[in-house]
Amino acid sequence: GGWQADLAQALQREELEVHYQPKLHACDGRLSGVEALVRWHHPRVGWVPPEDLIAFCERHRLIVQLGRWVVRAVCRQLADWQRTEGLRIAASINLSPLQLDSPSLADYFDEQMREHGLQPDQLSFEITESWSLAASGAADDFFRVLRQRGFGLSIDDFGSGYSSLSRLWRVPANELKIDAYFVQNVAADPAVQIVVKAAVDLAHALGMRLVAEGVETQAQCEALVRLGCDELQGYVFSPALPPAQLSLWVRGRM
Ligand code: G
Ligand code: G
Ligand code: MN
Ligand code: NA
Repeated sequence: GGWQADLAQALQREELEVHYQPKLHACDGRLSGVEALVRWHHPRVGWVPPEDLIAFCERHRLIVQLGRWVVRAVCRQLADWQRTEGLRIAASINLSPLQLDSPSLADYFDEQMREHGLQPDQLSFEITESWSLAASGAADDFFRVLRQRGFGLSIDDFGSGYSSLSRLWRVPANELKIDAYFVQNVAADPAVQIVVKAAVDLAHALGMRLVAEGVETQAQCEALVRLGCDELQGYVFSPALPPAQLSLWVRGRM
């Protein structure tokens, strides 16, 4: 504790950072994109646990402001990688359901993309399974607008909540991220392999890519590739990195 009282001011002064975790194509290990993850180094407390930071923002109505700042910071970074390093990178950004209280959110995304000279296929948004599947008409409209404007939409933490398969096909997502729980157990547990294979088939039947996150070992990689996962993300490749380290990592693999 001790950082909460300083957050509003830190947001205003743009003292937060965004780190980027690589996501790879399973077939050849090429970079498919990066997940943007917010980080805050408090001058006295040190690194603030991201879950606590997000939960605090949600409780104290700071999440709309944080969310807008993250989008702007990510757009600025993508433009910078493109302009100064010739790297065209796609990023995904996590969204909280409470950000929907802000009616002009999709317009803000458009505006930021235009301002930074980016194409909408360079940005996608991750929504959690429980949110996407319990969603309201307003959320459905928002998801549709995002896709119509060319942004990606990803269902995060799939398999961790109470999902209704009868609703899944209505969410216009192009990506399904299976929860790290399955990934952790996929190498050793045949029942988990059956579930992962079913998730792959479901994703593909609905026209989505299946991404496995939280991949930590080579044995998990091999099992996931064999089961048909399209993309992989996890500590076995890299944790989330500050921007300069991310571009070094990308160059090191080119
Ligand atoms: O890297 P990890 O510890 O960063 O993330 C912790 C949690 O915080 C995850 O559930 C992740 O989705 C969430 N998170 C990280 N960055 C953001 C963000 O910019 N916005 C929202 N809404 N959630 C985020
Ligand atoms: O909720 P969401 O899936 O957005 O959160 C992603 C979280 O998982 C972040 O906190 C991120 O730092 C973390 N993460 C990323 N790769 C790994 C990994 O290989 N193992 C573990 N345990 N966590 C990971
Ligand atoms: Mn995520
Ligand atoms: Na996730």
